[in-house]
Amino acid sequence: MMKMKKQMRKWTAAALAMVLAAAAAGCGGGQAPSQGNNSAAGTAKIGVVSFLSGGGAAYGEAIRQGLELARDEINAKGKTKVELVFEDSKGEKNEAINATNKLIYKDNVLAIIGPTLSGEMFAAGPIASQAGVSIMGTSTTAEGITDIGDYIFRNSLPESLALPNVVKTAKEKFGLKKVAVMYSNNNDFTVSGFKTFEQAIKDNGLETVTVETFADKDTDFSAQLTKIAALKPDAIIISSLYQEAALILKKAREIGITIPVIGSNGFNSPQLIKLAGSAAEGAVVASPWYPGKEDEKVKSFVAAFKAKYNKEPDQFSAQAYDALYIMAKAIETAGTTTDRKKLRDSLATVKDFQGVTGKFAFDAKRNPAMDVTILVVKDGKFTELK
Ligand code: 1QQ
Repeated sequence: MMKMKKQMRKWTAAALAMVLAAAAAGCGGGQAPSQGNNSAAGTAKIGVVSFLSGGGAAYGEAIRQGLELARDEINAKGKTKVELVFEDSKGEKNEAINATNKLIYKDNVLAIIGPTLSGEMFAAGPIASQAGVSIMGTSTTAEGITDIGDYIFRNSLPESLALPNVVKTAKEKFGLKKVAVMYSNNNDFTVSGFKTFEQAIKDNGLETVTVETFADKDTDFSAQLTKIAALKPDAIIISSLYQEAALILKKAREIGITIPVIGSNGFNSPQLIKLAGSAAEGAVVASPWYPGKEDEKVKSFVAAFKAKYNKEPDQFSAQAYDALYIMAKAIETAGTTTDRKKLRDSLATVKDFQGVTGKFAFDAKRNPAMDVTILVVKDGKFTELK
């Protein structure tokens, strides 16, 4: 209760600041200025809302690294110059809202990249949309993200494309008939993923022996897993972020569950492997990214990333890297670093973009059309499931 009150007070203050900022910019009625600010002549200022601290910070850190590498390359060689302004949302809806308001009304950014979680986008997206500021998720995969408004974009592979694919492939590969399902029930992304998995399970003629729920930040999964073990399914399908997923995997292997585990987009961080150790072996996921791809663009990205950060890029870095190039391309086509509407319209027409995650285009609803690869954790790394 106390927390809610405090958050509401903070939010009211943010709303007030927003109105004042809009008034100061000469646009009454709480309207956002339609112009972003040049940070330096000809430089586009792009805000970034990312999960940079807390339990899912490995997602946001990976995104930050991908963006910074792209920024440096774009600024070194391109006609377009970009400046990034980072805000940490801590994976919290309220923080994502505050960060988005700050970037729009204080920093006057041209557009925003982020936030990291679908739940944060459901909270912050409407603010950007109403202000006429494009906001582009690089990792938001839940159903309904771009329905928030015309200014909402994403280059992250929606779960509605990824999950049916991974379920079908796993069914064929492992001869699945019966599955158990687990998901976190207090997170927009994991709830959406559960529904998508449920449909895919049905469509593939699989039987669900049980659906077990938990909440983000839970640490004890023994009750659910003991029940699942007794029901003897052929696989466990999990919709969660990496922290909970790692603990589930560890516990499952500890109590002797050896069947395949199929995960949602939350599994795509190497942090899952770091936390779960050998218990992550055999986990199966769908991703648009695979660092071992025989592709010149992928190879030079992996090399540049390794040179800068001394490690391989993950899916989250790769999608963020592509996102900034997509943004830069749209800025160049629009011929402006300040006109938010022009930028939005230019972004919406991005087609035939070749990124490190493959061939990319926005569809009519500003969702990406892209290819999926099915990966499995083998010897501590994501490798193609063959
Ligand atoms: C979402 C996700 C998460 C795994 C991003 C980190 O896919 O929230 O949509």
